[in-house]
Amino acid sequence: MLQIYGHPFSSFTWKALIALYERAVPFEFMMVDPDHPDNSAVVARHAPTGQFPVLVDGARVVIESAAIIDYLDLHHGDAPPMVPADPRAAVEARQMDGVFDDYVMVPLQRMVSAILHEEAVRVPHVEDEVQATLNKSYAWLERWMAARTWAANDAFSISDIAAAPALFYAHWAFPIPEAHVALRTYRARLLARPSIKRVVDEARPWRDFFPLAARADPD
Ligand SMILES: N[C@@H](CCC(=O)N[C@@H](CS)C(=O)NCC(=O)O)C(=O)O
Repeated sequence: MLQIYGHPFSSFTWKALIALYERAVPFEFMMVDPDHPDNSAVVARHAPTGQFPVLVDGARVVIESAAIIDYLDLHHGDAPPMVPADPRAAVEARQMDGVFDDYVMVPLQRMVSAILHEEAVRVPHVEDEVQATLNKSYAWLERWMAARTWAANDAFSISDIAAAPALFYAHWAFPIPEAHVALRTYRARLLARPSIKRVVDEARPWRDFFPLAARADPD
């Protein structure tokens, strides 16, 4: 059976899980944590810097959340693909997957990584820099989402899969301003979707792991 290596609290693992749930694909979850060193070893062997998720499908291994979503579309499940079949529509879907990963999730990860360092070696001003980046991203996304239901084209896609963990976690520590009504409404729409509600609920036992100051209710 298909295996996914990851952690229920990991944002990029959520991307793979949401695609699996959207497309009703059966799989075995392989927990990556200190209690499962064999699973961590698999991830260390297959990912360049030991990052997850990692998908193992028999002899086939796929790394990178977006590539895993592509792979699932091609080989597993019979629901509509998460990357639109029309390559012209796929351009916008991949664009927004990149926007949420690179300009929301990655800056937040930078903050998480700074916090996890000892106080003495923390990079100064990281929080201000991350806040400044997110302010720009939130403002851009507010304009982008003003007349949209989903982040790309007219249907739920890989873009919304990327948006879910990015906006869920970023808002927790760096709240989306109340004036950004379209973005906040979109975030609420994402959290109401069953596949996303499921990953949020499955991650609840690990909420104390969130290392940043919680400044907003995550849901
Ligand atoms: N570009 C990768 C990012 C994966 C990533 O950053 N994963 C995090 C978990 S959310 C991770 O593995 N962190 C542990 C580490 O970096 O050692 C993807 O899309 O899958």
